[in-house]
Amino acid sequence: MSKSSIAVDIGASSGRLIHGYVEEGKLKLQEIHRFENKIVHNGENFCWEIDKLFDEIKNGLKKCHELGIQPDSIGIDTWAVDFVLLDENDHLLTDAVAYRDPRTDGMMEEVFQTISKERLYLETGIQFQKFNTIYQLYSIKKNNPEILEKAKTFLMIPDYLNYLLTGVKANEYTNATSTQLVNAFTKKWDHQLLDHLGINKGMFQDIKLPKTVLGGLKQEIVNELGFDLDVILPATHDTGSAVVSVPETEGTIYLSSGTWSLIGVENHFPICIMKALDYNFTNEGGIDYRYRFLKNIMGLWMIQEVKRNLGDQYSFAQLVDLAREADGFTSTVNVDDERFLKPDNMMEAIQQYCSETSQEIPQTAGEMAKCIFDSLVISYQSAIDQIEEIYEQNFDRVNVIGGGCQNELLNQLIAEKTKKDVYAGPVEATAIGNVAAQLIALNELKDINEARTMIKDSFEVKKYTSLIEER
Ligand code: LFR
Repeated sequence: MSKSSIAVDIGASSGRLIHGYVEEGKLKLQEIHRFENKIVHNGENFCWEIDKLFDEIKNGLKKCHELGIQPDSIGIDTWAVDFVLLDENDHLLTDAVAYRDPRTDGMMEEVFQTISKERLYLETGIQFQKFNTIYQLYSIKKNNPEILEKAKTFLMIPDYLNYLLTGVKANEYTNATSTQLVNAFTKKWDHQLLDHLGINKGMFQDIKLPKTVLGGLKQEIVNELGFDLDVILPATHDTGSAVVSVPETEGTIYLSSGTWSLIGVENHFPICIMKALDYNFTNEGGIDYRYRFLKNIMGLWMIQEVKRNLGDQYSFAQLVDLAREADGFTSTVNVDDERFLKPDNMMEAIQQYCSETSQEIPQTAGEMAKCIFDSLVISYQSAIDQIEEIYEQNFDRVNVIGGGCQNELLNQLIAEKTKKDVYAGPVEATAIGNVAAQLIALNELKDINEARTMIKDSFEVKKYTSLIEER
């Protein structure tokens, strides 16, 4: 009987528990539990409902038990950069504040007064996003110093969920790199940087790598669930797990498509050069010390918000159909404009942008969707140009992975714009990468190469080519 693992994959709008195992040489997935995730306002900040997320993980494990499934391990991945701080009694010092909270407004510029942008980039290789952990911590230091004084433990969201399950405190490597506080070369917390910022380095935990077995469940959780299993670290940064699922990385630009669009290439070394800084590319840590050289693009968040603004009267598939019908609508926005990070109303923000730039203002749902998809594709193309310039090389293929690769219109638009072959799949990239890391740790799979070969044989990948070129 082969070993099996549960991937807990929590994104900005939902979380899932997926059972993964090898059967007849193929990787199989079975969804066990799905739950909602959302940002709530606690009167002061926008936050994640962290206790609820933990309860849902336990609910999913209880469902496993009811279904007679006995996984050997569980691994958790979530979005990056967010964290909690614990006091000396291991109690939460604040809610889990979400990265879209405006507490970091202006913080990046303040940090640059202490440490130059160039030095930060040369040491960490991490992109400049105002929501990075470094700026979140700096905002606490500035506005709530008493919290930082009491803080004894820093855990990122998956680290904290792991701690609740096992009682073991550790910071997982791939997610830790997203803080902009890990040195890209030593792969450890950058103590000099922390000293410079006046942030207590003692609260950071040992950095543990993907595939590490953290340990079994705490006794009280075993009692509650009725069984034990190992907690294993996947790449706990969701994008890190997703990239594990790119079947062929050679000559490929991947595009992990979800709430964010993460476009880049897999590397074996960080590229901390001025051009990469200028283009704001990141070198996030990956599994086996690979680097994810990529760029964050605003992503499907924009259409998710429009869907919500429209009272959820249309499904994503319907919005895609409406976008097709709005074929003649050509206004576009710069998706990387900061106003789209957390506008009060996304539709109004888009309309305002079009008005300011003297373009036709999208009015219908279809026009909105068409504008978003066209705008995303422009941003993808520009990131691809930048990658090719930095690498001094052309890439033949774009591999779209993750939920967003089900958007056939967007895939076709990418093929038309880039004139490259576009491969779409696997859809469940993050969960697959999460399971793969666990199965390697359990010796079910040999290594990442074997995992990728199996992934290629196990999941559908569709090809799109430019129709315009072929005519
Ligand atoms: C995608 C993602 C991105 C990260 C953003 C914020 O879900 O993890 O990689 O930049 O969310 O954490």
